[in-house]
Order: sequence, then C-alpha cells, then structure tokens
Amino acid sequence: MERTSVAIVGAGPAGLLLGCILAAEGVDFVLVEHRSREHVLSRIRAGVLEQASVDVLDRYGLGERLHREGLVHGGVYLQAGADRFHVDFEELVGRTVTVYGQQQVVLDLMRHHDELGSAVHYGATDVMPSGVDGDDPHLRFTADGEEHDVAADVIVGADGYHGVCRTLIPDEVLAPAERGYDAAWLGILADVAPSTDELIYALHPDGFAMHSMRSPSVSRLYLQVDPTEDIADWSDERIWEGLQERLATPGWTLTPGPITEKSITPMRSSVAATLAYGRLFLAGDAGHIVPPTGAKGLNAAIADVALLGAALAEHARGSDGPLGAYSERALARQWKVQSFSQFMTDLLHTPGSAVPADERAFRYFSRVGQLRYVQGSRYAQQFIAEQYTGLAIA
Ligand code: RFL
Ligand code: PHB
Repeated sequence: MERTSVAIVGAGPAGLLLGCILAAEGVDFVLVEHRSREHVLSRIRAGVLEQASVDVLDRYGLGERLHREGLVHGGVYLQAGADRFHVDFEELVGRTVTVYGQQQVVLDLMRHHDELGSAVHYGATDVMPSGVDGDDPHLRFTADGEEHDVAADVIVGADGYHGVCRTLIPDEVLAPAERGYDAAWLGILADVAPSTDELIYALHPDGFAMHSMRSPSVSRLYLQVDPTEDIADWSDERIWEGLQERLATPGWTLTPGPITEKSITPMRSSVAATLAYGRLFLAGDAGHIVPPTGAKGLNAAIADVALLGAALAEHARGSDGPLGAYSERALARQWKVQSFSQFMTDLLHTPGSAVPADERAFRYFSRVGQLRYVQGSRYAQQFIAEQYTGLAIA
C-alpha cells in the first residue's frame, strides 16, 4: 500500500494544475488518469483564458510559453445580422483575455510535472476511489500492469462531468441544478489564417456562428446546429457556406481553408449542490459545466483549483477553515459564471425547431434588439466586459 496526502482523479486542466499547485506548496499527491497522455493532449477544447486564469498560471511559474505564444485580445466583436460592433474590454474595464488553446495549457502542465518527476499515471484502468465518507479514503487503480492501492488523506475528483467521483456522492446530496439547450455547436479547426483580429460572436436568422483562432495560422470556428445533427451530413463546403452566410458583413470576407478537425458538441448547464462530500472534493467539470458561449469552462476549472490548492495547503499545515469553506466559495463564484454563460448563450442563439414559427421570430428579434441595446450602451458593454474577462477568484 502507498500513502499520499491528496489523490487526484483526472489529468485534465483541473487535475494537472492542482498537482502543480500542491507541488509548489510542498503537499504530496498522486494523479491518476484513465486515458493515455496522447489522448488527453489531442482533445481540442477551450481557447480563451481570462486574465485571472493567466495570473494563476503566472503565480506558479506556468505562464512562460503562454506569454510568448498566446494572443492577447483587448475585446471581442458582437454581431446581429450583418451589423458588427466591437466591445473594447481594455477601454471598458482595463482588462484583456489571452487566446491560448486548452491543449497548450495541458501540455505546459504536463511538461512541468515531467520536470518535477511527479507521480502522474496515464492510461490507468480500474480506477476506484472509495471510503470518502469515512476517515480512510483509498484510490485503487492499475497502471503499467501494476495494481496500486493508495491511502489518501483527501481525494479530489477532477475527472469531468462523466467521471467516477461524482458517482460516490449520493444523488440527493449531489442534486445538480441543470438545464439543457435546443442547440449544439459544430466546431472546426482549419489551417488558415484567421479572417479577424479578435473573436466574432454572431447572431443570424439561421443560427449562431463564431470565429475564434488558435494561432496566426490556425482558425477555430463554430456554427449552431440542431443537437440531432450528424457530423457526417456536414461536408467542408456546407460548413464554410454556413459560416460565410452567418458571419457576413459588408466589406469583410471570410477566408476558408483546409478543415483538420470537425465535431458536434451538445450544450448543457449543470451545477452540483455541493463540491464537498466527506473527504472528497470536486473541481472543474466534475462539479459544474456551462455552455461554451461565455468561454468559461476551462477558466472555472482553474478558479476552482486555485481555491482548492490553497485550501489543501492550509489543511496540510493544520488549518481546516479554508477547506471547509471551499465548496461554498467555489459555488458562489460558479453561479455568477453560470448566469453569464446562460446570458451569452440565450442572447446569441436562435430558438430550436420545436419552438412555433411566430414565437421563434419574436425571440429572434428580441435578441437582435438586445444586441442593438448592448451596441449603444456603455453600461451593457461593461457588464459583458467585466464578466468575459473574468471575475476575481476569491
Ligand atoms: P476535463 O478536461 O474533462 O478533464 C477530466 C479528466 O478526467 C479524466 N477521467 C478519468 N480519469 C481517471 N478515472 C476516471 N474514471 C476518469 N473519468 C474521466 C478524463 O479523461 C479527463 O482527462 O475536465 P477539467 O479538468 O475539469 O477541465 C474542464 C475543461 O476541459 C472544460 O470546462 C472546457 O474545455 C470547456 N470549454 C471551454 N472552456 C473555456 O473556458 N473556454 C472555452 O472557450 C471553451 N470552449 C469547451 C469549449 C469545451 C468544449 N467541449 C468539447 C466540451 C469548447 C468545446 C468544443
Ligand atoms: C474557442 O476558441 O474554442 C472558443 C472561444 C470562445 C468561446 C468558445 C470557444 O466562447
């Protein structure tokens, strides 16, 4: 049997960053991931880091490549029909965001663990946390043909929305508050220079579209589709046509290019009633998920582990106050994030086909009205700028 202070399940951004924070704080940990390292690195997900997230990465010496290669954006474009306008975060709230792929964040964190020689096990099987409601939690797993039984002081579930740790919490305690959406995102990655300097979020009668990027030569774009759509029905030509149509604005052209990845992701909002159960603590997507429109999922995972890492360090030094307060603090911030993500999603998507045609038209035009209001209101733009660039982690 092995022994550690913190056993972490899941090597996504939440688990990997928590490991880096614990290492910096001198707290020992074991990190177990059921996918291979290559698989974790190949998942294309988020692309935008809030200023507060960049600050956390900097604090732990993880921001060097991010500052070299990340693209600092001082605002975003919002668009209603063909009418595009700029929301200038720097001017409105004095803050920026950094466009840097989640894959790059994950690579930086993995490399840091390599340098530290951390106990990180990829490709583990039979990952079984247990005993979290008593005082002898264990994490059992098999890695590289060897069975492990790790006795831990605390187990952290950083294993995402479909992870095993959530299932250790009784249904009536986890009790997630949830809502679905009648829209999904079809996302592409393309080997073409972005046609824009900053991200474009557009509402069009055919549905939402957005233009993001990963680097000066790689573009990331999304189209709202019905959640029942099959990616096989979306040829590259059809995708570029949809993007051209929905993002069109006078005097601007979208340059298409070879698509290297495409997939459809459904949208959901969910928040567990608690992130703490006995000796188990949930962080990141394991505790809550948001639709991607506010660019908040990765940032919320970073905020959680910044709080949890500091609380676990205090716990190791003999003070339990911050760990006892973790769930409440993280959820208080999370509900603000949920509200913003829902606002951005409702604002920018058209209602699904199940909504009667006359009501669809009503909802669409009221969203156009709201976007025009935002266009003309400094207050409304500040409301968006403050939340998009990220609330304090406290
Ligand atoms: P992850 O990244 O899902 O990592 C969980 C890890 O746990 C592993 N795991 C297990 N390991 C061991 N045993 C088990 N039983 C396990 N079960 C699961 C998994 O293999 C995985 O490695 O969760 P984490 O770390 O909490 O990070 C959360 C973020 O990944 C997520 O919130 C964001 O990607 C969401 N998201 C976005 N967030 C943003 O902040 N900005 C964005 O622009 C943004 N865009 C997006 C997104 C997510 C997307 N998809 C595909 C879900 C765009 C998309 C398309
Ligand atoms: C992305 O670049 O993948 C991205 C950017 C902003 C979002 C969602 C996704 O709101």
